[in-house]
Amino acid sequence: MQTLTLDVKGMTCGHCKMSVEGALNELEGVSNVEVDLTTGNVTVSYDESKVTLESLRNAIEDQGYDVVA
Ligand code: 9UX
Repeated sequence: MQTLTLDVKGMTCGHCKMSVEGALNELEGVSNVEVDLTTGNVTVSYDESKVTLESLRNAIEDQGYDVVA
């Protein structure tokens, strides 16, 4: 299990939070997602044999937000 924190730009409201959490939770292998709207931090716990960093980035970007790091 791997846990990392991504810096995401553009999330400002509770719907943004739910969109990002929902998109990440849909990925097979993601076990926990926490979005902190005040910092833009998205902390994701996942099985690295099933999920790549690229797929996490893509899922967030598909919702319309920018992943900075
Ligand atoms: Mo409302 Mo959050 O437009 O983008 S869903 S601020």
